[in-house]
Amino acid sequence: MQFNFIANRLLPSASGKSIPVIDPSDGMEFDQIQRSNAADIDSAVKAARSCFEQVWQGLSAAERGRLMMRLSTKIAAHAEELAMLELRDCGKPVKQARADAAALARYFEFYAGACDKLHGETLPYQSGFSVMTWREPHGVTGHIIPWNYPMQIFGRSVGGALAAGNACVVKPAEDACLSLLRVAELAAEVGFPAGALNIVTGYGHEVGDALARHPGIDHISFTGSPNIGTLIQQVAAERHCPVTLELGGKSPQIVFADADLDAAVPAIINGIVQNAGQTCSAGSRLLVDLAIYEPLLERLGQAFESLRVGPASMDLDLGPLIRQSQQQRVWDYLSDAQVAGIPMVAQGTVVDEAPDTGFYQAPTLLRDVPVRHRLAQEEVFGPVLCAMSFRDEAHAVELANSTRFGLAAGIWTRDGARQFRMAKRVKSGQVFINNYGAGGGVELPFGGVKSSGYGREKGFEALYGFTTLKTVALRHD
Ligand code: TXE
Repeated sequence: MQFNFIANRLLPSASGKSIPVIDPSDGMEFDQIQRSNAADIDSAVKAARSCFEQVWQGLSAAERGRLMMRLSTKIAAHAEELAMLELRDCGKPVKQARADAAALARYFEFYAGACDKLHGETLPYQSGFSVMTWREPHGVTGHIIPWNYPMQIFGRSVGGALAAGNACVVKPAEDACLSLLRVAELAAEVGFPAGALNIVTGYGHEVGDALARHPGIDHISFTGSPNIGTLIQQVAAERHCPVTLELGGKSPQIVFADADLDAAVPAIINGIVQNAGQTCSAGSRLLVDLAIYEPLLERLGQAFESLRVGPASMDLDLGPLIRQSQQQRVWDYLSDAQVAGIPMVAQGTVVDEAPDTGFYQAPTLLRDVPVRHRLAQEEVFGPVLCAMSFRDEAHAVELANSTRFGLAAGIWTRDGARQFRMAKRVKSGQVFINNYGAGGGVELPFGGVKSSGYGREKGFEALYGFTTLKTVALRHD
């Protein structure tokens, strides 16, 4: 049984209820988390507030940085344990789980070093005045984390918020709490003061909603679905609480005839296969120059057929999806494709060792997907790649910008001028030229435009969102 982590103590929920923890690789329950409610959120917010006012804001930025560095080192020392927790909890293949644990350590390393680099400015003004800006933490920040990359999203969101001097209340997804509960314990072990980092588990409509509505929360960072993002924004607007939203995408991989296909093909596959397609920035639309449409699809089709799906511990190309409802969601999209007569080019294989009770989905390549079909417009959040062709550069831009999302885009061409033209015209928070994802570097600001959300996490930029700017004007003459 897992407990909430509030003020450096493991606590049962006020409701006395729990939620089963399911292993997506076999669909079996193997642990339980607390099913918390508004009372638990209230305790966590009070603990965070008291820590912020009595301890946390009194620490120098350098002291905060040293604590965060100690946590980074501790996470690195426990990386294998954290990776194995997430392997079981989220169905992540070994390599992915290890990469996520390493990324978490790296986030805390990066933000540890950033703590004492954040500063305001002095501004030229009328004589007789000295004017400066101070960057101050919001106070208590709320973090609603999804299940697809718990450690990475915690690192980029909570890491930035702590570095900026906030105390945090975290609500992980009900499907993926174990690694984060453990990280909170590690934080206490390295000396984080009680209340600086609190974790409350439970369902979104109960405990997530209570977090978003709590008047003691000064900023909300939410990563999840557009519908819940809208809700959070509405709730936050009632008390003018600032929010950062990251709401997924339908990101295009745009391949021109002059592209280096030896580089593009593995990146296109990884862009949709990584984490079984449950990635906000998955390259789920493939836009291909008509001149190379057929040969590229043939090449990708062969590659898709060799992809293997199985239990996370087998460390194959893909593990299971997070839960049965997510599997059903992907099935619904694929059966819609069938009804619409959208041709399937190829599919990978679910291995025989995969238990029937697990939530597996073979990676699937579809072609000629009509631009207005929901497969070309909506986030499937599974390993389904939708290919379509374009006639020329203008058509490629039109297709790239044809959804309500704008999170990431991959552009594959050797033509330097076209690289810049495309990067300017594609509406997206991130553009990757002749690569996809840039290896996920923690230094790179990340976020969306349009319905993919707003605000930036990752990189130094995140610190601006987790602080508020105070202008101080002193008249001395
Ligand atoms: O998301 P939810 P779900 C997309 C993806 C996926 C779909 C549904 O397309 O298929 O969303 O996934 C909490 N108040 N993404 O249903 O519900 C919830 O407990 C406050 C994209 O899992 O948005 C969890 O912690 N919080 C995405 C978090 O919100 C609430 C990552 C995300 O869950 C809440 C995940 C409420 N009323 C899904 N209801 C990305 N951008 O990477 C739920 N939550």
